[in-house]
Amino acid sequence: MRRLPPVLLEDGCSRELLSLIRTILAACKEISFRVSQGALSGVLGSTLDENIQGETQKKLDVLSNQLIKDILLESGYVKAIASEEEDYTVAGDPDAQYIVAFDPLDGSSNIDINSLVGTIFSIMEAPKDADPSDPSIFMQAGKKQVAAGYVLYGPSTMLALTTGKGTRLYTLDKTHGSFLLTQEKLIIPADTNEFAINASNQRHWLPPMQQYIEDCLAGTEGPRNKNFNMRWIACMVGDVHRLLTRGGLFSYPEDTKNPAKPYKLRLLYEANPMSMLVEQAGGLSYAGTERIMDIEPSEIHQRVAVTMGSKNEVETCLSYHK
Ligand code: AFP
Repeated sequence: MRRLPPVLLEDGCSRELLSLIRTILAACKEISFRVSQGALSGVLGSTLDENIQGETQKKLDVLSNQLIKDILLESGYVKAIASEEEDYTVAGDPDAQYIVAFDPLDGSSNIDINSLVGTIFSIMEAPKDADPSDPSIFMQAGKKQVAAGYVLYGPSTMLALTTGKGTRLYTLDKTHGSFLLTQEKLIIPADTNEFAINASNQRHWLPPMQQYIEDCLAGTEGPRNKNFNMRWIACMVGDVHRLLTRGGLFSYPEDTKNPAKPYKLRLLYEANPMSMLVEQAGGLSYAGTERIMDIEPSEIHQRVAVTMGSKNEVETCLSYHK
């Protein structure tokens, strides 16, 4: 095990990018502490507010958002930020090089049941001379991300990070307050017999997804000729962490439950950063039949269908859609 500071093990990154990542991690350490204190820190339960997406905000959503937002805006490293919990983008330093999109606390329905939650972040270059208050600076495809990561607040607090040269895992040493490198190169196994999907939506999925899951569930008696296992944490960070660690397929597909909202997961601060981490670990990530990181966003809270994970299994799932 190697110590992370004074420099993250991220070769070839600019000093400014490393400082920006460390700034985000400073807020995540504070969130980790608050999450682990649970009821003792008085942050369980909901606020009376909703975000722009009509979701009730948990107290810990609001607190986590404030911690990350404040530290980023004070740092001088960001030209603008976009957050799940902010209705609009927030302008930062006009001379800064980077913009950050983040989900301060993913899986917030897990907060009150003492289960997994996480923070997701995506870093891109700000277009030169762009106006920091112009939301269009975030309208860049995910393949332009220069770094992406998540922090998982579980039995241990872990960081998965990529700056485009592989995906690495770090574990927070709470005795020293620093993230230590615990896995230098993550490789997602190409084959898997595990999938993660909210099966309660099955009747609302489009026919190709219904067929794919039906064939998985048929096990050795069906066309796949193997038995599958299913997992669902209801926290994308937890589900993606599992597939980065031992392989698997994670999907939140298009559904017809609410025609006004065919997708659940957000492109800028959920699907894109997770796609970069997964692809950098040898996996694949698609929205229907389109590579997620090729999608040109049209608004900051845009949602997409997501299927990601072990290469061969994602390809099999895609073959049902073609
Ligand atoms: P919240 O952060 O609003 O709780 O949403 C979590 C999430 O976006 C993602 O982390 C999960 O995979 C997914 O929603 C769970 O959705 P269901 O509640 O429909 O299973």
